[in-house]
Amino acid sequence: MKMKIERVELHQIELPLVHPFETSFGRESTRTCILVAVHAGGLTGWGECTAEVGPWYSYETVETAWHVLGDFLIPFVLGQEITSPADVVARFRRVRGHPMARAGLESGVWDLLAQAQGVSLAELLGGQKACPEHGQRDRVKVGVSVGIEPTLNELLDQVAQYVDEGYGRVKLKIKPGWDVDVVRAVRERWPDLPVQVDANSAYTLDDAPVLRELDQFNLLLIEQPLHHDDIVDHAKLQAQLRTPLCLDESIHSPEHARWALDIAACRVINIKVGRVGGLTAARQIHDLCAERGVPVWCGGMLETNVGRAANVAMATLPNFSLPGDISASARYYPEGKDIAAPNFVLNDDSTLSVPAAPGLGVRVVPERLAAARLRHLARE
Ligand code: SMG
Ligand code: MG
Repeated sequence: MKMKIERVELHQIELPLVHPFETSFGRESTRTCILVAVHAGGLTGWGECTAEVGPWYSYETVETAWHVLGDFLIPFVLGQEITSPADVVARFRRVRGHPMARAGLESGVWDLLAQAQGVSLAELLGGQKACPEHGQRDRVKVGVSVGIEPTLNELLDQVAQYVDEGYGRVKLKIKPGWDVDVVRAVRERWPDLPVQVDANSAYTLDDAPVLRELDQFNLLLIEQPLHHDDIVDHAKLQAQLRTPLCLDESIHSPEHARWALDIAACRVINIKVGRVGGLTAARQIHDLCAERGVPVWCGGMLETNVGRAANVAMATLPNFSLPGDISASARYYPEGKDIAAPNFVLNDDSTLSVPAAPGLGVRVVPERLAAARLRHLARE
């Protein structure tokens, strides 16, 4: 089916977080992102660009993504006839870097095409029905990512709250000085809880002795301990650890994933649609890891229900075998604030249900979008 892209809108929005989120690079109490609306044939596809206000997690920011989308990516697709997301990926090939900007528009096109074909995004991706050994994936396994807290007691209270809510896997953010003792305290209180840690690049190879101490806690994985663009030092570190290393920040594309696996820099990959440039690239990384026997899981960027719905759809692919950082909507935003509905609710088996409706399966609520919006651009 051919669709002509008639109009593309950018909405920069800001939402309050229910609880501040702190990582090794800073503390946030609100989240700003760009939502991309792609209009064609009477339908609107939605994508979320996960670039943040500052260049902390990634070099991309809301400003750079606004510029790259408005001045390059949108003009490349406006007025064009497309039949598949591959047409959009091909038009973006000239652009170096800026994966989050590309992913915002590309994932909107996936939603648009799924709606046009009357299938869910999970189905269009080939996920939901592709899992013979687990049956059809109408639920995906999820966990919760717990930020750094002012005190250990506050951290333990947070973890206790999430465990009580039914999260079956917890990720702890770590940094030098907030690592071994914190993990030990969580392990002592919850001996059997699946736990993993994420350093967001806060260590160097000189810290290998501290990271080796984490081997005693039976962690699922240690995520991105070293430099945000490194694979070489991670390979050296992995050789010294029993615990699997998982790369997040260092994997920007399917090529980066292959390079990392070729040199044994990690044993697990965190796939984020934004960081790798879209759902097409995310699926390629998934497929590569499946061929190599490397498990993957879906990372999170505190998405609204638009990005969360795309993450849930992607996590139906069969090699997403570890729980994702795709928590219930209520973990992120106050009731009635998220710009899309319905909310994702945690099932009692620590899963989220996969929407069956065409496309993302969530609707953007115009009043909520208007209330959260800081800036708007329309191109036709
Ligand atoms: O969406 O639940 C979520 C957050 C998951 O910890 C999370 N993301 O490095 O994996 C990561 C961080 C990056 C987000 S910092 C805003
Ligand atoms: Mg991470």
